Amino acid sequence: MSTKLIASLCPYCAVGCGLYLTVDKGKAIGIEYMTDHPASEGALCPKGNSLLEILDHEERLKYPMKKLGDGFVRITWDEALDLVAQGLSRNIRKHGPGSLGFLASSRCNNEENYLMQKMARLLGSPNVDNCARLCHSPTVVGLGAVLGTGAMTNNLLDLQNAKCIFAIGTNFTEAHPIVTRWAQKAKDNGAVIIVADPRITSTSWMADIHLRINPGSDIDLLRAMMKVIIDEGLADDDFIKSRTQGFEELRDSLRDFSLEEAAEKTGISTGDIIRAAKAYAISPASALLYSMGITQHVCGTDNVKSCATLALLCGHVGRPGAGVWPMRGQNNVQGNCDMGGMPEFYPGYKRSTDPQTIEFFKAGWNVSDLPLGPGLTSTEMTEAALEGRLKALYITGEDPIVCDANIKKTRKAFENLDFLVVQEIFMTPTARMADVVLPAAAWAEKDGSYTSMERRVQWIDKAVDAPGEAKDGMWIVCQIAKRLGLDFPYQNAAEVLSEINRLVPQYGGMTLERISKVGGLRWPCPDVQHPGTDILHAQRFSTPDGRARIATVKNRPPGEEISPEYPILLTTGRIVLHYNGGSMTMRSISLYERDPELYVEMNPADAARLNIAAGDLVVVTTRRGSAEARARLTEKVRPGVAFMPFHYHGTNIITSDALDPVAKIPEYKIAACRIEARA
Ligand SMILES: Nc1nc2c(c(=O)[nH]1)N[C@H]1C(S)=C(S)[C@@H](COP(=O)(O)OP(=O)(O)OC[C@H]3O[C@@H](n4cnc5c(=O)[nH]c(N)nc54)[C@H](O)[C@@H]3O)O[C@H]1N2
Ligand SMILES: Nc1nc2c(c(=O)[nH]1)N[C@H]1C(S)=C(S)[C@@H](COP(=O)(O)OP(=O)(O)OC[C@H]3O[C@@H](n4cnc5c(=O)[nH]c(N)nc54)[C@H](O)[C@@H]3O)O[C@H]1N2
Ligand code: SF4
Ligand SMILES: [Mo]
Repeated sequence: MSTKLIASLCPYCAVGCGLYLTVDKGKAIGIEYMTDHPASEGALCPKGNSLLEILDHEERLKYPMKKLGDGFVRITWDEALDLVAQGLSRNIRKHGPGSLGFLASSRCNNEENYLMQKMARLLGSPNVDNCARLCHSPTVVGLGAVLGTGAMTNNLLDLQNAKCIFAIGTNFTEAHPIVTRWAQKAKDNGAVIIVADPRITSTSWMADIHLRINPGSDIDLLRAMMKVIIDEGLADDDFIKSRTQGFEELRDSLRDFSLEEAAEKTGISTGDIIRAAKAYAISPASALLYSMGITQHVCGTDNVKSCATLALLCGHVGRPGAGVWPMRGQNNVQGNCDMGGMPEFYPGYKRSTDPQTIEFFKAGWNVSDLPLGPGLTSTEMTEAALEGRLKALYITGEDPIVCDANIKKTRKAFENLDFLVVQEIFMTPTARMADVVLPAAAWAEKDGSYTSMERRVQWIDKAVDAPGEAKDGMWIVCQIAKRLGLDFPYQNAAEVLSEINRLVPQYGGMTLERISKVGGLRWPCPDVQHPGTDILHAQRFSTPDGRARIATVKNRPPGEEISPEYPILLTTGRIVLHYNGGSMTMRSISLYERDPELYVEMNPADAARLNIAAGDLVVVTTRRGSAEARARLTEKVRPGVAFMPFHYHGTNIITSDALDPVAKIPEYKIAACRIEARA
């Protein structure tokens, strides 16, 4: 038989599900389930199951192109690479390397991202970021500050050992469907499930206690739970004493805080707050899962710190079934951050502002100079482009013209650039703005490793050829780097992995052979004898003195509040069938057909008042603009709250770009809007 089975991974979310591609004459013709995969046990959600629909989709980018007038013309790779090198070097000469920005792709593998940030920094630019900015940047800094490491503490399989699951601001049944499997096992074993979400979701259907929180009031809820736990003597005093610092300040700050005040702000009764606090505290192992409902706020970093602090108070860290679980987003967003694709960190979370980091990488990369950080975050790059300080931007596998908040501003910023290059697998709205478009190989068309949300690093081999002249991202970056005079001698991804093994301590023992096995290895894995790490912080936290830092924070009001002109609170998020900017799922016919157009969920009471019927086209307007959507009337949202998925291209015209002051993440989860029937 000529067909081969090649081990691969799902290219969508950070659960990192494994699968086999059936390959015949260089083409993927089917999927086989990988039943021995440790996180997914062969299961795939609808997106994973339909991935062949996009792999050789006819609209895949096949040739390099340059802008000509309003359109594009096909060019050779030589011309494309020369143009990119010239576009970057021209701006370095005229405006200095700080005028260059780079977006590394969390859809791309570790080796590509490692090279991308290395190229940026060797060119002298500290400005490299990735979509974690819009996602879990508050986790990287906030969880990093409290526990010493901004990553998921436990592993997915271990969720079944939890006796209580507190899911706050995560709709994992839609966003990380395969996690449901492990949560359900825990529930079957008697775990209490608490969900804090303003909406009724398929995740809240699993809940014993659903806390229907007012958007943006999570710190009040968490502090109220902390107060109950301390006042009722349910805190783990031994753990607090031996493994943390900062408890007294927190306790003092809660003295004058009343549950009634919290109930008023959160919209949750004091009775439910007490029930939830007790259930979380007294269970022998409680897992706290959180995601965008926590991070995408102007208080995102403080939200994260509060989640981690609640876990510390009860000693629910460092043990099976417990822990703090940031539900990471993209298939390789964890890896991209690990590889230093952020302005705050060089690879391995070495602070970019620390001169020792610079010395370490000068020696490691054998260069005489490197930029001290912090560079610009992606949200700051937009501002800098608007102000004319950022001149050239190199984007790999991101679609900010769909996914940024307040995209009219992003569009204006990109129009103001001297040079924009986009490396993509499809012609996205972002790619359409580029001076040069570089066609890239997709995940199954190249070798490399991916790090899932549970710190699991998995290598996959190239299974099929890329379409047309599309090329592996690492080849592209090496060619450009060479044209800019950099020493990028890498022949293949395995050589890049060896350098990662040498310079990123958490990946020290992650050799090609070891991470090629089904399920790979979980970091930290410092040497080749090390078996990898299932549970972080078992003995000590990764802070300098080994103690976690209990955080004392106060709630801050959202970036904008409702007003007579904008009386409804709009929140945005995900649905199971579509994925982020939709470049892939909107082209995946089985997914697209089932949910083809933008809608807004609103409460029937609001709709009746506004004379809107189910299925009507409505206009949703915020201070930034308007978007048209189809009205869906549902009790899933309370009166005064509306929800829109952001996968369709109207939603982010109206979202708010108010930023968290530390992590610089926009407040996607709160905008004041009005909804009107379309005239
Ligand atoms: N199908 C699908 N899966 C995906 C993605 C996708 O686009 N589609 N994207 C991936 C990515 S990049 C990410 S980051 C993850 C994100 O995964 P999630 O964070 O689970 O997804 P969201 O729907 O953005 O938000 C989660 C929930 O937060 C709630 N929420 C909103 N405001 C608040 C609030 O103020 N407080 C609380 N407690 N909750 C609130 C929302 O109602 C929503 O149900 O999903 C990943 N997986
Ligand atoms: N309103 C609202 N907006 C949001 C959010 C929200 O909750 N609400 N969530 C935010 C979050 S959490 C995130 S992470 C961002 C996501 O923002 P983005 O990262 O911009 O979203 P994606 O659509 O995943 O973009 C990835 C792109 O990579 C391309 N791609 C896929 N594979 C490859 C490859 O191998 N090589 C290359 N070169 N390209 C590839 C895809 O075609 C796609 O266009 O959106 C944010 N925007
Ligand atoms: S859960 Fe995530 S990784 Fe698994 S099949 Fe679905 S999209 Fe892919
Ligand atoms: Mo994300």
